[in-house]
Amino acid sequence: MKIAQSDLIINPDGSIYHLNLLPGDVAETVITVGDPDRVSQVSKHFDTIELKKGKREFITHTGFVGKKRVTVLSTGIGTDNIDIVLNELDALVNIDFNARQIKQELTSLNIVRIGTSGSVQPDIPMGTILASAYGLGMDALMNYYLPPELNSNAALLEEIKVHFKGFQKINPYLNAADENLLNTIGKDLPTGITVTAPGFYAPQGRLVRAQNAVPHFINLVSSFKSNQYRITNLEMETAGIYALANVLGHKALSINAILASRVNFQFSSEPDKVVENAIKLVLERL
Ligand code: R1P
Repeated sequence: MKIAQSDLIINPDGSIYHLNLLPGDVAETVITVGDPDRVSQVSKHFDTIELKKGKREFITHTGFVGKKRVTVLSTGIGTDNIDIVLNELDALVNIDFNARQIKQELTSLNIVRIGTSGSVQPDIPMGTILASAYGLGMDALMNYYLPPELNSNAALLEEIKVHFKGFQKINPYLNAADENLLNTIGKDLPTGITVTAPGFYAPQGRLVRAQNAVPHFINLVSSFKSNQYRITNLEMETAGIYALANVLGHKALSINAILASRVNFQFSSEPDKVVENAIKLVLERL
C-alpha cells in the first residue's frame, strides 16, 4: 500500500519533511543529542565529515570515526520531538520514497543518545556517566502507539505502577535499552531506570514559583526499588527513544551525563567537561 503524501511528507528536493535529510544521508549508527550546539562538539572528533545539514532544531552531521560511518543529530528537547526524529530516521532507511512503500528488507539502526540529566540517588554524584537500562515514560507519547512486544518488562512496570498509585494522572510506559549496546557502550557504567518527564520544572519536581501538584516528587521517584532496579535519574527523551526504537525495530541506548544532583540540590560547576567525557566515552566504544 502507498503511504499518503500527507502522512509521510517529502520536500520538493526529496528530503524528509523536518530533518531535511535524503535517504543515504544517515549512517546506521546514529548519535542523538538534545542541544543543536552539541552536534559539532561530537563531530569535531570525527576523522572526516561528509555532510552537514539542518532545519529547525534538527542539525545533522554525518562522517567517519575510523572506518565506521556515524551520524550525529540534534533532537531538541522532549519526546514530542523524539516522535518526529525516530519516525523520520526510520522512514529514511525503511521507506522507498519513490514508491512510497515499506522496503522489503528493513534496516535496524543503532541509536545512542548522549544527553544531560539529573541524578535522584545520593550515590550517583554529578560527573557520573550513566547508561539507562530502562526508560520510564511519564509523558503521553505512547498513548498513541500500540506498545512494542519486545524489550518491555510487564512485571517491572506493574511494580512501578503500584509505587506511583497515588499519582493517577499518568499512564507510565517502560522499555529496555538494547542489551548488546548496554553491554558494549554501556559496559561497567552505573545503570538504572531513567525517568523521562514531559517537562523540566514541576514534571521533574522543581520548585521555583508555581505550586507543584505532585508533592515530594523526587522522594517518590527515588524511593522506587525492585529486586534488580531503582530509578536513578531524570531527563526528557530516553523513554520515547527506547519505546519507538522497539516499535520500529531499531536498537537504542541512552547515555546520561549527570549534571545535577536533585537529592543534594546541586548543579555541576563544569557541565561542558562532563558532557565531553560522555561524548569521548561513546565515540571510543562505538
Ligand atoms: C533539559 O535541559 C534538556 O537536557 C536534557 C533533557 O533530556 C532535556 O532535553 O538532555 P539534553 O542535554 O540532551 O537536551
